[in-house]
Amino acid sequence: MSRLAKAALFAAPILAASLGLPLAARAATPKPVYVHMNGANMFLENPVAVRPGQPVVFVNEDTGSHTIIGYSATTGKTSTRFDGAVAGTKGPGHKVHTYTITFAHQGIVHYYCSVHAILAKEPGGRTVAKVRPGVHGFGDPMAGTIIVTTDPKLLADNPKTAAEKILPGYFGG
Ligand SMILES: [Cu+2]
Repeated sequence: MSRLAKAALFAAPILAASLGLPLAARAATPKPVYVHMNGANMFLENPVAVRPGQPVVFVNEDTGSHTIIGYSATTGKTSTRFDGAVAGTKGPGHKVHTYTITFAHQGIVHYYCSVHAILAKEPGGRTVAKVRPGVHGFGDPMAGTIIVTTDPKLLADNPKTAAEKILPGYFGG
């Protein structure tokens, strides 16, 4: 399991460790981290880590439309600020639509696509994303996690594809 996947599962220690740290010196406009929608009704890079203020750019390389909506696992409420939508593309060489967001504070952010997933409350009270009934083909719900952190190990653990805006092999229906 990657560091990021572990961090996403065990959020509490990271948050605790981040308390009381001085603000890291800010680099001038850090390069974005890209998350791609690639034809499989999923977010290809998941989870990803970003610094506070570093843009996360969602790139839709799919022919279909998607939404990207933040939600609280604790309350189940969706975010009014983290609330994106991206139209599909006709394929390679055509315009791709993107949605960009930044986060000011360290923590764990959950999001989902309301076209291809639903939010459901688990017996313990935690809200999770689940596959929307009737959406065909794929086992995992279309949802993801962003870790906002200054931990250099987590920041270095992003998938390689998260550094590229367009992934040539990933246009699809
Ligand atoms: Cu979707």
